[in-house]
Amino acid sequence: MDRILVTGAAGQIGSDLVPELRNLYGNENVIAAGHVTPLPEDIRASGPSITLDVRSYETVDRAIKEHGITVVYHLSSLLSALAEANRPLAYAVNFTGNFNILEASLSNGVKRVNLPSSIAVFGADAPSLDTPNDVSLNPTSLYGVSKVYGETMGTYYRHLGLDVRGSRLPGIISWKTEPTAGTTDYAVAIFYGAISEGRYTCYLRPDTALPMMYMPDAIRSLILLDQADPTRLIHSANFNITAMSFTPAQIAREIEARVPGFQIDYEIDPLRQAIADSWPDSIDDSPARNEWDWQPNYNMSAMVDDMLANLRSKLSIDVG
Ligand code: VAH
Repeated sequence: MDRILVTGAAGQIGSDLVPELRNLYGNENVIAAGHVTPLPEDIRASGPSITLDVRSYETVDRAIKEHGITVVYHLSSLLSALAEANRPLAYAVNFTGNFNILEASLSNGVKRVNLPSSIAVFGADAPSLDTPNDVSLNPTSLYGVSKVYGETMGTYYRHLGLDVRGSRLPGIISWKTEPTAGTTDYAVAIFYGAISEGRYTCYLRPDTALPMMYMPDAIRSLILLDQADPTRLIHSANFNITAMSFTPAQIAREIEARVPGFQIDYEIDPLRQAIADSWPDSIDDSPARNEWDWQPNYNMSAMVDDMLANLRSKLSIDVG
């Protein structure tokens, strides 16, 4: 049975990925690793959990050796807005951390490293609609540069014999753990605002379209790519994937149809607006669909229904 290390296990994706992997591989075979944010209680209670600072090669190497790791999901990362606010920390985590994971995985014979990338790799020079998988990557955020670095290093380590895979995740919407300082976070915060206050002030312009995905699809995509037949993969650490694209105005209308009286207003954050403007409105994910059968299950309407239902019980507030 594989022994799986998940870094960033306290984060928005990690906190949903660990329980799913433990269901599939057995609790004891999935080691949840966090660093600054404490790991959620359900994760600490259900299986092995460690503190891991990916900025230190020695601690990464020791964790892989001590736990007999065969597969890694490397999720530790500063997201786009936080990376702009703290470039030294973003470099140490997003660049040095990536290197440490790849080098320690190679030197310890790890079978596969899943290294999620992001739509943040694209710059304003890429086509904004149905952005193809294979275009020039000129990101204008440090986070985006770190994801291009991750893709390029992943491809290099594949040449050294390490099986590295990754998808360019869009904005991810979930109800379990709130994201930390990303540009697409509005698409989560708007639901908390709708349920708690019946209103939300958005930091992006109403017409800012971005690719998005509901968390259950994101988790399934990560596991599907890890388990994909390697002989079918033409791409490796750089698959476009998406499920939907929408603007703040569009998601607000969907919510208002279910939460009568919900109101949105706008106070633009220039930093996150500039980042969002450099990203695609929508992307073409046909390589992922052709090479490993990617197919989303949730569209915007289904996601809104599920988000409101789960947040209502999480916040124990009944609305609508
Ligand atoms: C962010 N949620 O906003 C992340 C992600 C594509 C968006 O990279 O920074």
